[in-house]
Amino acid sequence: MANSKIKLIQGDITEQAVDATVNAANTSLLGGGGVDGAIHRAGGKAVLDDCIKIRDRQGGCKTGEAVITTGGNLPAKYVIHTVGPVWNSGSAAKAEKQLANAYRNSLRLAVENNVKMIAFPNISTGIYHFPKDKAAEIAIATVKDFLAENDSIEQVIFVCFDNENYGLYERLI
Ligand code: AR6
Repeated sequence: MANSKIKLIQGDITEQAVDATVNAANTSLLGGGGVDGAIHRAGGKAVLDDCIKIRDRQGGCKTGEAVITTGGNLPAKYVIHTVGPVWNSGSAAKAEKQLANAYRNSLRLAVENNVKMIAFPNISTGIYHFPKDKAAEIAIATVKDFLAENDSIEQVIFVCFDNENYGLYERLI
């Protein structure tokens, strides 16, 4: 059941027409490189303006937590910005928990906002250097567990950018 709601594609997450696109942001919420840079470039000023408002209100976003903004010029209605852990910044067990929290809290926020289709990038596996195999296992297990307990989300799309992640997800899903 949960598995049939999971889709895997290789490509650019900014091109996905979904209700919500998840961004692998940083705690400042002010943009950066990687997928964060791509989402802010494609989403435009409206996305950044919402991020600045959230930052002014609550001082950014902690690791493992998530916030929601408009999708701006993206084909997605919303962007859910979450912050994955930086690998090697503390204990591995803590980072693994934080990565699972990033997926879980993004999904919770999606449900609260009536999101039916959500696209995830491979959080923390770029600039933050989380090992890709471990990250893929955590992402898939966390999403499956969530879908098993909550039936309001209809589709979760894992958007892999690089070949290595795509191959890992293909094997695990
Ligand atoms: N579509 C889908 N996936 C992408 C795209 C894209 N357009 N571009 C890159 N990826 P990263 P992190 C993949 O580094 O490791 C930023 O500066 C990429 O191949 O974007 O969580 C933030 O501001 C990789 O698999 O995010 C933070 O400071 C995955 O997205 C920091 O990077 C995540 O790589 C966050 O680092």
